[in-house]
Amino acid sequence: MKVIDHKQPVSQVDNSLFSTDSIKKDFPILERKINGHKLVYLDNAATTQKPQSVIDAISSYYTGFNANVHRGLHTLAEEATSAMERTREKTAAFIGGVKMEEIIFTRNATESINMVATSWGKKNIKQGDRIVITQMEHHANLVPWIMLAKETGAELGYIPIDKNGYLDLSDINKIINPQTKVVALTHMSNVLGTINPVEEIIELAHKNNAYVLVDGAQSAPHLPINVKALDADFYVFSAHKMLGPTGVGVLYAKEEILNDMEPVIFGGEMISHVTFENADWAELPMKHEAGTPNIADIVAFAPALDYLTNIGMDKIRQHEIEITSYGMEELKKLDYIRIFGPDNPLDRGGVISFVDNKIHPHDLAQFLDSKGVAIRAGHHCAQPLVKLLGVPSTARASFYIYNTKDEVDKLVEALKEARRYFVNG
Ligand code: C6P
Repeated sequence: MKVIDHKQPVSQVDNSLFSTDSIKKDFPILERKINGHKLVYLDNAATTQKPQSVIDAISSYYTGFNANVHRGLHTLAEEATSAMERTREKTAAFIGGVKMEEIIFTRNATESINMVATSWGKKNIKQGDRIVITQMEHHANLVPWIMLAKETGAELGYIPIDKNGYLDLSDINKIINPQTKVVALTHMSNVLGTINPVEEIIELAHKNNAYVLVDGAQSAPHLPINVKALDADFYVFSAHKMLGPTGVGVLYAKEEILNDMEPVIFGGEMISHVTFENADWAELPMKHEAGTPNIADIVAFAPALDYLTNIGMDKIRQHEIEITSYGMEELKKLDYIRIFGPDNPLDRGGVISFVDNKIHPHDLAQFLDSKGVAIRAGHHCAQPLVKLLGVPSTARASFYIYNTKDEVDKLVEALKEARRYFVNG
C-alpha cells in the first residue's frame, strides 16, 4: 500500500503528461466487469471513480493516525489535524490561491448552498428584495432559494434559457436590478453541459450591489477555477465529483462574508468561550464547522486534488473537449437521437444529455448497463429544466479523465443495439 505524503508542498506537485492509458491503471474499479463486459463508466457528473491514492489515503488515516482534530495534544491528534489542514491548504490553492480561512468543509455542495441560504440569506434578505437564479439550476441551487423566498417574502426571479441551452441574457438588466440582493447560478449545467458566463453575471450583479453564489459542483472537477479572478462571493463544490471521497463538500466565501455569517450548527469546535448563559464563536474556519468533521475523507481529498493538479486542469479541459466533440459527432449520426444543450463543444462541459425518439431513457440506461455501459437516466435533480425541455427525462453520458474515444464507440454501439432490440427487433 502506498503511503500518502500529506506534507508535500503544493508548489512541488509534478506537472506530468496526460495519458488515458496510465490514468486508467490508477482506478481499480475500471477493471470491473459488468454483465460480462468491461465497465465503461459514463456517469461522472453523478460521481467520479477514485484513484488508488485516494482509497489508500482513507486506509492510511485509520491505520496510521486516526484521532480527533483541533483539540488533542498527542502525536496522533497533531498528525490528523495537520493532514486535514493540509487538504484545506490544497483546496484553497486549487480554486485560485484563496486564504485557508475562506475554505469551510461541509458534507457536499448541497449543504454548502443551504448554509449560505440559511445563514447569509436570513440575515440579508427581506421582503421586497429579489433573489435571482436561472432556469437550469440543480435542485440543490433551487429549493434552498425557494424556501428563503417563501420565508422572507422576497421575490424569486429567473434568468431564462434559450432553445439552444444557453442562458438568455437579453433581459438581464431587468432581471438583475437594484432590488436584487443575491444571484445564485450554476457554472456548468449538469443536464445541458452549458458553461455559463459567470464573470459577466458577477460583474453585473456587483454593479447592483448583489452578491453572487456560483454552484461549482460541475465546474470545479472539469475547469481551471480561480474564484478571485471571477470575484465570486460564494463558490461551492463536492469532493466526490472530482476523484475525492463522498461526504466532503466545500463552501468558499470571502473572509468578510464568512465573518459576518452566523453559524447554522452550534456545538463543539465552533466556539471560543462558553458560559451557562452565552457563547462566542471561534475564528474562521472553525466557526462554521461544528462537531467532529469527516476527517478521513477530508484527508483523502488531498490526493484527489494532487491527482488533478498533477495532470493539470487545462489538460483535463482539453481532453474533455475532445471526448465530448467526438461523442456529439457520433451521436448526431443517429437520426433518432436528440441532443440537448449547446452545439459548440467549447461552450459545454463533458456532459451529453439526449433522448432516443422511441426508447424511454430508463429502458435505454438499463439496456446499456447490460452491455457494461453506465449512464444516468432521469431528471438529474433538475425537474423544472427537464420539463422545459419538453421531455419526462433524459439519458445522460458524462465523461472524465479516464474516458476514451473507444468508450464513446461502445456507447454508440450499445445505443444502436438498443434500437435493434426495442424498435426494429
Ligand atoms: N448532481 C448529477 O448526477 P451534491 O449532491 O451536493 O454533491 O451535488 C449537488 C449538485 C449541485 N449542483 C449541480 C450542478 C450538480 O450537478 C449537483 C449534483 C449530480 O447531476 C447528482 S443529482
